[in-house]
Amino acid sequence: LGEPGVPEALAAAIAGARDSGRIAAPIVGGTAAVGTAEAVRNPATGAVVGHVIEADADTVDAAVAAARAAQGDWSLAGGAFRAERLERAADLLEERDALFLGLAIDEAGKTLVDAVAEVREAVDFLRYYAAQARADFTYPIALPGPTGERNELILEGKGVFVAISPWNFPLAIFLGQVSAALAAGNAVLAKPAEQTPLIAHAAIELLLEAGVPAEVLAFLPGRGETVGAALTGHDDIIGVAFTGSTEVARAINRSLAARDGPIATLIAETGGANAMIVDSTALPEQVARDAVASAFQSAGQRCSALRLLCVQEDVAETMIDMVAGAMAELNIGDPAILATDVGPIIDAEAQANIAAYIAEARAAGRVIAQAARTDWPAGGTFVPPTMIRLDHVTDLKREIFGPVLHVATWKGGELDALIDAINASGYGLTLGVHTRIDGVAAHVAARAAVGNVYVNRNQIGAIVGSQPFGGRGLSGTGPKAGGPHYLHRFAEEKSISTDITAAGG
Ligand code: TXE
Repeated sequence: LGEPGVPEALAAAIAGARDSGRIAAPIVGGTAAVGTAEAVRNPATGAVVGHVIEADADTVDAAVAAARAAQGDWSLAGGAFRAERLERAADLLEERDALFLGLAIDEAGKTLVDAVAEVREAVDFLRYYAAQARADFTYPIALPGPTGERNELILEGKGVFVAISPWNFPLAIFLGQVSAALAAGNAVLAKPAEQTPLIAHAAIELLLEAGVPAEVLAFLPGRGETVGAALTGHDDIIGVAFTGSTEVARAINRSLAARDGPIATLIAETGGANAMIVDSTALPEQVARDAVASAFQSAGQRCSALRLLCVQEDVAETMIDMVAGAMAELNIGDPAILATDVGPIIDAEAQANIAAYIAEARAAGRVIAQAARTDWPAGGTFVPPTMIRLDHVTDLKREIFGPVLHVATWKGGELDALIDAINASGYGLTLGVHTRIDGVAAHVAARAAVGNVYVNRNQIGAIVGSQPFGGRGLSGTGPKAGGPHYLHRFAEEKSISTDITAAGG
């Protein structure tokens, strides 16, 4: 993107790949199901970008039955066989990046920069899980034991896995969950978020084209209360990989527990109430840059996004002024334009909720800064980045999934009380710390009850393989996506012990 002319070439490729005729119909056994098509809209403009057909109960049942019948062979085929197909899908995704960039922008309201990162992450997930399948799921793992005995551990797919994903990473999280479950040898029933079925549909087509057998991968778009609930309540599934809200993770837990089927695995990645601790030695420019990027990139619609800036009292005025200054530079508007920093909120309902929250804070005299460079298209659902003052860290009661940054101050000498108060929220996703004292950073990192700590840097983002991502407590179950242990949660272990003395071995 840095080279002259490249954005124009990319913009042309994206425009050429736009395809408003796409219908995200359910796919079972490689065949598209029919039904009533509903419009999918661009959150920046309200324009129709394609259509979706919700999977009905019969389609869900047929998908589960087909998956169940085919899963054993897929698992027995081995990790290398599955890895080849996932790697081929990664190649295809790179070749067709313009289509996916266009869909991420048009359907999810991603800025071009966010869309590029999203496609990159999806490719990385495919390659990372493929490599792990090859390494851990191809040959038995040799275990120690007495002479005359061979001990081995085999990893196998568990069965039929459901993948339920959110709209905010409609490609990377969707493909990440689906490819992990497939890599480990499961059959997968994939349900994308209601708002973003088109990009998910394109991703499934890609996996099928790459040679993933049609029987082990079904695409089941639809609402959470209908399709999602039918899947998680089905007796014949063995696990659910879910990313979304804490509330829905709880509902899925209840639904799994109420079944007569086998004890199911739930791998959940949920929301956060992420704080950044800033002490009086921190560099104000760095704090402003990182806080604004962390809080407002993707319009704050990231589970990792900074929600609560905790500034040491004696530097609070300077820091807050710097952050407000950086907020004033943000361009809010059409994500299809390269200069845009902050795109739309995903839909009108979410926009109304965030706007009402800000209005309440304004009435209470707590809004201390709001971005003003707003030039958004009519028909779009936008909210300007806003900074809200809190009296206490504990006043942030829930996740506000949008461009809202809260600020609270703390007194020197009360660092441990601050960390305790942040931990007490029960969420445990990301925590940032800005300080020039290494001991303070290490102290905060050791005591923080979170999954991801970021020191003196932008506190969003997770790089597959080097920053495995995921939280604890109200933020999820672990293990971390893009980390060395993730795939193993999707697998059964079988140990085989053989007497090799009789064979003369
Ligand atoms: O979530 P929802 P959204 C979190 C983020 C925020 C949420 C936003 O913090 O809280 O995701 O995504 C389906 N049975 N993360 O609004 O509403 C629904 O159809 C079965 C965390 O999409 O929970 C959709 O497909 N399924 C994160 C999915 O659940 C149901 C990264 C999520 O919907 C259902 C990104 C039901 N009863 C976002 N009800 C991380 N920690 O990694 C709904 N669904």
